[in-house]
Amino acid sequence: MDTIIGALFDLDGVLVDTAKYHFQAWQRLALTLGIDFTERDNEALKGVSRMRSLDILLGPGGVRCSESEKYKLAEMKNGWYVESLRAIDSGALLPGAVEYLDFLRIKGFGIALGSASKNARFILKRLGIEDKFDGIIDGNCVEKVKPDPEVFVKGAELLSLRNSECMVFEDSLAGIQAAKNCGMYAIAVGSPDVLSGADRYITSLRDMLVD
Ligand code: B16
Ligand code: MG
Repeated sequence: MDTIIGALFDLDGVLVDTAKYHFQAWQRLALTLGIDFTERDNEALKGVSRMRSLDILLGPGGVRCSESEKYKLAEMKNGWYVESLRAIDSGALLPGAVEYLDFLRIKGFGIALGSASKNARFILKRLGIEDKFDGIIDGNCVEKVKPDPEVFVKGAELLSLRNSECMVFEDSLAGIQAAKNCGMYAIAVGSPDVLSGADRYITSLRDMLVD
């Protein structure tokens, strides 16, 4: 087994919690379409791309929309979401995030972001942690969505590392599957009941600092 010298981080749910802003924006959209959408329904959207999230919200037999109408709806949701992101700052970082990134830097690890979000760079700027990454792979850089491993494979390439030299931090099942689909060590931020198949489980990045 290769020594792990690279770390790939999902963003939402691992470094920052913007899920409530995604929820508020999706709920607002649902309301305008007359769809009932609860916080529980929102769980299925975590880690999922914007357009796929919209398909889930519209439902299999739900509102019928053309592709261009769907695009407009997704744009509308994103506008509300981005508006609420303007209020976030470093206070929105999850426990241990900055400390662990700094720890890895001191240890000489390669560090990259592997997020489905097209707003990742904007969020990193708002949090003031953009300079802590050697590379950023986000929703603008990939064609395939998790569980396809593209986002993490590209992250490893950016760090000039083999997949087996990288560990992935993820809070979604699709993300864990993506990491395992390309032979990476997967660390789940969450519970084994929801995130099966990971190599290790933590409750937050703070757990990584007490080993
Ligand atoms: P955007 P992650 C994901 O971020 C979110 O978890 C998911 O809820 C969202 O739909 C997706 O990004 C796309 O985000 O609309 O900003 O492009 O967990 O992969 O960091
Ligand atoms: Mg996530």
